[in-house]
Amino acid sequence: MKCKAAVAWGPGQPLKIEEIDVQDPQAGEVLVRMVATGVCHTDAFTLSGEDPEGVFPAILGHEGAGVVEAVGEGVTTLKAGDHVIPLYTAECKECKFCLSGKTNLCSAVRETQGKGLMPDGTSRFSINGEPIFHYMGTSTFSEYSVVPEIALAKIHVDAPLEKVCLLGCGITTGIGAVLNTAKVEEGDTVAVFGLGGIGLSVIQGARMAGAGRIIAIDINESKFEMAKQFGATDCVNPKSFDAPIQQVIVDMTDGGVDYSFECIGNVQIMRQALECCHKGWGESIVIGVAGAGQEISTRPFQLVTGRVWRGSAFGGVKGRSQLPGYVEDYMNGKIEIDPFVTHTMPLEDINKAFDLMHEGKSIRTVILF
Ligand code: NAD
Ligand code: AHE
Ligand code: ZN
Repeated sequence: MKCKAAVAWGPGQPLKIEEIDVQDPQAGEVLVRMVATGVCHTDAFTLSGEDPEGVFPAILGHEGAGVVEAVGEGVTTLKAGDHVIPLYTAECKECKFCLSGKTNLCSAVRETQGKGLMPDGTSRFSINGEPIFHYMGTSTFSEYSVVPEIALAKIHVDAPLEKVCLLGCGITTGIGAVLNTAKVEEGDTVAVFGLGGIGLSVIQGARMAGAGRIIAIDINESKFEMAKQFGATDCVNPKSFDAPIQQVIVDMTDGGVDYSFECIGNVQIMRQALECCHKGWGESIVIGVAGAGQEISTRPFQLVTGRVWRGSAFGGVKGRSQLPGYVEDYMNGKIEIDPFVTHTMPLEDINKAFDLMHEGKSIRTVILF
């Protein structure tokens, strides 16, 4: 079939709307009609050329929601008409990772996914016979995408897809990092670096966990109002202080926070986030994604004296087992999504969504197909 998609032809170039060919879903694959997709900073990161796994030309996008149009041979858990969220972290329920009980990182399709290909090593997208790469196994910047069955969460049919698409990455990542990775408890003190879709979702998760003090940190003070709405008790602009921000936070919190979260993708700030943690027990969770060749560093003494550095991917959430519950938590009012949608626009305008993100004017733009 033919459809419209936003194609990333090369690093640093604007996306171009193209008519593409989409091949039928093969064995174990599903054709999804996309209804809505968010634009996450990771899409911009890959488009910038900084992603070691970035391949071009590709169809980016990984925060979508849609409807099953057709299924390939052997697909048993989904049928046409089902409502789904594509998962960049699949869940096969059979691999060593899925069976470990220790992680949400499934290995079943990850290798080919990282190369921009379907599990059989080929692409379902092309233009004039030339293949276009998939992205994160999801490629949601297309009217139709082909996704492995094990990389689709079947969700409640009444959930508004133009909202719950944000559970495909940003909101789930932030809330999950607090509840699953850090396991924040009532009364804990939390610092959140970066107040985009991820950082604000961390704040939402921290409030759900009953955190006592939630310190929100950003150099763009226009983010502070929403941070407070989600539960931040203090908002701090590092530029307003002469002292390093980790020292400022240590001084504000009688020795440091119980948990900090880096939601920017800046390795210097990852260090600050670790070093603002309390001696003996403070834990810092890296969520931000940093470019090729970048490394984190700190004095080992920071770890010797009890601080812990962890990372979190998709909030530690197992997509097929747990994401439908997140959708229901939105429907029953336990999770807020609506305020995150600061802009909506058609696919034709998708480059504006990237501009708004880079200008710090949006939290999430949702593309409506
Ligand atoms: P965003 O662009 O919406 O937000 C980033 C925020 O960081 C902005 O508010 C910006 O003003 C702030 N910021 C930038 N530089 C800063 C600095 N020096 N000090 C303080 N604040 C600063 O991005 P997002 O969509 O929220 O994504 C955040 C990060 O999380 C990105 O690196 C993204 O790739 C990553 N991410 C990771 C996962 C995961 O599973 N680990 C999932 C989604 C996104
Ligand atoms: N491809 C990059 C890493 C990108 C990355 O870390 N991705 C996050 C999700 S970001 C979503 O917005 C993630 O889940 N990683 C785990 C995984 O399996 O990809 C690189 O450095 O190569
Ligand atoms: Zn994302």
